[in-house]
Amino acid sequence: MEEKHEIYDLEEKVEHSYEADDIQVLEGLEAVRKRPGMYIGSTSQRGLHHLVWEIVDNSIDEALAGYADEIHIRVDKNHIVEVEDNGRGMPVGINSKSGISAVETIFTILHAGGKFGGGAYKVSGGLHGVGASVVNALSEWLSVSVFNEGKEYFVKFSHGGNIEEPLKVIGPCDPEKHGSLVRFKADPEIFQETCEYDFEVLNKRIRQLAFLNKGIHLIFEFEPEDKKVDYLYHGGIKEYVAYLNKSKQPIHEEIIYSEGEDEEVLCEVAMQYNDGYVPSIYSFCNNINTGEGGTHEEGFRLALTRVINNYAKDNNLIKKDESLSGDDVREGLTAIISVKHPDPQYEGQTKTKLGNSEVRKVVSSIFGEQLERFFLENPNTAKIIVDKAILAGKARLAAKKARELTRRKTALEITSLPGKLADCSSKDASECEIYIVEGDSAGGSAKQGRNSRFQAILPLRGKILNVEKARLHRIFENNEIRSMITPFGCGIGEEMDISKLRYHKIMIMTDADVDGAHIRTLMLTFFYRYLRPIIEGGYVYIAQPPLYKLQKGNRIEYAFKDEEMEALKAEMGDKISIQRYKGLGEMNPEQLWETTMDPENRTLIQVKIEDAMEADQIFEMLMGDDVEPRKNFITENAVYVKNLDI
Ligand code: TSJ
Repeated sequence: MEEKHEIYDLEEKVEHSYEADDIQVLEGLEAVRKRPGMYIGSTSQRGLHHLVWEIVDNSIDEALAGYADEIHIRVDKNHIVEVEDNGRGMPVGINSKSGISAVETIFTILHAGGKFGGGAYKVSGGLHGVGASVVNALSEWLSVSVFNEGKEYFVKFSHGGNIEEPLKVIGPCDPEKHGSLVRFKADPEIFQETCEYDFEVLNKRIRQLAFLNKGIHLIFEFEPEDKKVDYLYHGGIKEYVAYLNKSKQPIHEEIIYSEGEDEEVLCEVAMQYNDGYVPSIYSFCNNINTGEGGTHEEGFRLALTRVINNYAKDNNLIKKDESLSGDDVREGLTAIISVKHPDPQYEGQTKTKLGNSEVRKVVSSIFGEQLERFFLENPNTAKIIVDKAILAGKARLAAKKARELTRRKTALEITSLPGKLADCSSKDASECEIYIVEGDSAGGSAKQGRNSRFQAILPLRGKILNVEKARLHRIFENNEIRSMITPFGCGIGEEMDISKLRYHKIMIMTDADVDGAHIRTLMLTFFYRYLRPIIEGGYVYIAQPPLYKLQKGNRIEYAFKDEEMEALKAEMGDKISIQRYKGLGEMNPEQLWETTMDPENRTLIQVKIEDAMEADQIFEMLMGDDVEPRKNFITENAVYVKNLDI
């Protein structure tokens, strides 16, 4: 303060000397006009509103310094904005070195705005605070009136900061009146999108500023819509919490409030629990919402958890070895944490995370001590709060258990085997086989025909999936597919343990038609994606049911390929009957055993990793959005499908 008095001697009026300084000034403001986005974020309506906040913040500073308690904000029909406070009035003295008045400096020197802020906690020059000169630079015109010691001073700038009317006394005023008044009209050349202000946007922030700065009377007039509102909250953030809990059901009457100052940091916390479950905790530094939290919020959380746990233990509400988690103590909590810091450091993606490390313990100790005292003085409320946290803890534990149960189910760790599995009696995995059979009827034949000592049958009902529509991730959601995992016994994905595999032969047995090929592709894809070690280990096979049955008298032969059938037909001569199997279901249990399942007779195709890889690609193609390649695949591979020739 003393320093400023030295520079701005109000009595010593020096002649204005623009010229050299002038050029510099205009170059500075010209930079703002060239790249407005750099200074106010954008030239959209959001940027336009920014101008208002740049000015209002200065009046808030004056109020926080203790010299003003009333701020008028007015938007008129011609989009002219007017901000007036009842503070000391901007300094009008001439700087002896530059020869320019302080008020002119504020509006013409880039970044000078913040330096002229009043109190210890300047909200201007904070996160976005670029100063009044930026507003001047982006205005068609801007005027300033200062009321002090019975005089009204006036200065006007136009078109990006050119002095139109130099600072002068334009008349007397009420000797009791003091303060600053700024009027400006945003430049439509800059704000090409719109120069119209939005009542709701301005109103919301003005109300928030009133909540965050107790005792400041904010009067907002919005002439385009004939609206006038005014806000004055003596309780500040206490009333903010009440407002936020308005449509909720608080579980205790009094709003807990704490306030203090340490290491030049002003700290305020207000909180109240409601009967809901989600926390609504908002933090601010210098009136800026720190959406990403930061050290003030950390300090608050630490103290809240510590104090509630200590109180609960001291009063035997929980056991000594139990503790309530941070989540437990925040359930249904509405809280505002507001700090004012002389030199805030913002971090994070959106620069809305307070970084100053000393703030953590300042908030934690100020709030912690006062919350502790509140609990001692209000044991009934303390009990209500601790009980809620205990309940939250119990619910969380129950939810966790339920989640684990369902998670285990979806992670396919269920221990009970699916009902339709006909398991084998042997427990020696190296000799055990599992047949995954398409369709219930084929499943029935396989169950009857098998050797139940080492052969297990798992029928898959119908089409496993509507393959035309299913996407890869949906394989996992499919019950039929999932029902394979439990019998396998080895888990899935990252949790897979191949040594626990219960069958060393996994047989895919599907019909020799397009559907069968689809299902096979699907299963191989699933194995490839989620159970790759069973393929790499050579445990997966394709069962080869015959395509034809040739009979002449008592002689029965099976053919697995067309060529085989032709050869047999030639060899067996006339009067033979040839049956073409359309599906596994057409075979009786004995035939299925003989041709496809009997280790002595059957032909197996071991699936190699490349096969599965190919299946994966085929699958992607079949499931993809491109209709053309799918069509082509089906026509081109008609033979492949028919012959089961993988
Ligand atoms: F920044 C601004 F120009 F945009 C602006 C500043 C706009 C408005 C509407 C108000 C203000 C403002 C500035 N209100 N009050 C003040 N106070 C001072 O600039 C001030 C006055 C006296 C002293 C002193 O030490 O005597 C110091 C300051 C910073």
